[in-house]
Amino acid sequence: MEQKCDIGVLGLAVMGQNLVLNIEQSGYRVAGYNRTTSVTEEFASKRAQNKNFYAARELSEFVDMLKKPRKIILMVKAGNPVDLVIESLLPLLEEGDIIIDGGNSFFKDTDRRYEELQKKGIRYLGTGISGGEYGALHGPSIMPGGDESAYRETENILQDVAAHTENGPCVAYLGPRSAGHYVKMVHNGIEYGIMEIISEIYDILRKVSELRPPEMVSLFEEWNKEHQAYLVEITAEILDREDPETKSPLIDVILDRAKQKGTGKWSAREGLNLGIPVPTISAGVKARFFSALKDERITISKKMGQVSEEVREISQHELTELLKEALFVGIITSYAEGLNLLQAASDEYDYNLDLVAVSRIWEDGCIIRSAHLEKFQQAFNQNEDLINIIIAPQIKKEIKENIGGLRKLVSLIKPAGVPLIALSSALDYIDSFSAEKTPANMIQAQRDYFGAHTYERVDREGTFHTEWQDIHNI
Ligand code: NBP
Repeated sequence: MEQKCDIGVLGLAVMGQNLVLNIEQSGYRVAGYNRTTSVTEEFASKRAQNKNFYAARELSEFVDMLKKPRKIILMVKAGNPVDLVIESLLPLLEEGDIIIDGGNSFFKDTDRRYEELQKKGIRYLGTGISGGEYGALHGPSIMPGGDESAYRETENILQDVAAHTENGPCVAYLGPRSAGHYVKMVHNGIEYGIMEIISEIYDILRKVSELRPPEMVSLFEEWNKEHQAYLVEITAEILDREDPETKSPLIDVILDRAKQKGTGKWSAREGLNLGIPVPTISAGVKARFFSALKDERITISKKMGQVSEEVREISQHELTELLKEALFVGIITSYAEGLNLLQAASDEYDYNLDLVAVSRIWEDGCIIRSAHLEKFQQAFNQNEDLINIIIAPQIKKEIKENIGGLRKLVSLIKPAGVPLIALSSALDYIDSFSAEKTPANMIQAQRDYFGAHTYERVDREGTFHTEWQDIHNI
């Protein structure tokens, strides 16, 4: 081979193939390797034919094709395959070479791999890539973290490949070790929250308004003028799609059993670990758990019957207005929870995250892109100590304008027996943070009563205990 390749992609499934084509399209020579050679052969002879793509059949051949220091993007299944691939690459690499893990690796695995590779002189970048198949091909949002010198040496390629907005390419160095994969995990958590909020609104439209999917399309299109959100946009398209076999709306023939790969659950778990409430994100995860228990739901629904009451009469026009406002608060709350979790994680793990940069690189290319991201950048730019975006002046104003709609919607719909796990969680999020007084004084009293755990007082410093019962006389 006369000229070596600028970069190599290891793993040529959906994401790897599209990323190869995107990198090549950006003017780079790309090498590719896949464990199953037939996949490589097919890709090389079809989609990558006549491109600056060089297919390797052996791992050593792949490594040998690359300019030094070598830059290798792993696009293999997250988990053990990443460890196996690194193990087989290590004897072939030299000090200073760069491995970029572009999959959805769990951030603690990234920390471990970063440390192990650092000892061997290999530079590691744990890099979240969002945007699915389309994003990988046309410009994803890229969230790298880890070895900063490795980032600087790959920055040009990543910038050329990423989505672009007026504010620049949707990629930025986010911080040390697992910062990139952590941000990607939270991105996916926010995605879970927004998806569930939208799904519950769809559920109300079909069960309470009794609209058919095509009748909902214009509503989501109209609402999306404000959000410019990818997830709302695709919802309108989904509702409009007909099943070619049955000629009924495709959404009506899709089984209500949602799958998940783990990133939402990790985000919810991280909320618990760090003591940061993420109820809307957690609701997104819980709703998928309920959905997965389809057999149980069928049995219980048959035994319980319809546990609902008449919904108060409301015009479709009035309900539409409430749904619009509820959608707004639900979406903003999902972002607020995720960004708040990132703030806490930045302190806990010393990531030193710049939330202006995070909001900027989510502006395009990724699944949670929307017009709101620009407002978040302004909010963090105006006040770098902002404790939560819900109190940034512009966002606070918008929440106040819309929260009444969410509140009315929840109280109106609850009698119908329609689960509103995420919508009611979003409302609780705003209400709990806006409550100067919570009933936790009762919790403290109970804890002190049964366990002598002590409590603090409102009128003076210190810890106190009350002898609630005279145990000697019991
Ligand atoms: P998959 O996650 O489906 O993984 C398939 C790839 O992993 C194939 O190339 C497969 O090779 C390879 N692989 C496996 Br499985 N075990 C291996 C091993 N032991 N050694 C070497 N290679 C191995 O692919 P994907 O959907 O393209 O996603 C790639 C990464 O990007 C994942 O981490 C995913 O979570 C993440 N991601 C995916 C999306 C999406 O929309 N799909 C979006 C964002 C991020 P084989 O052909 O030999 O089996």
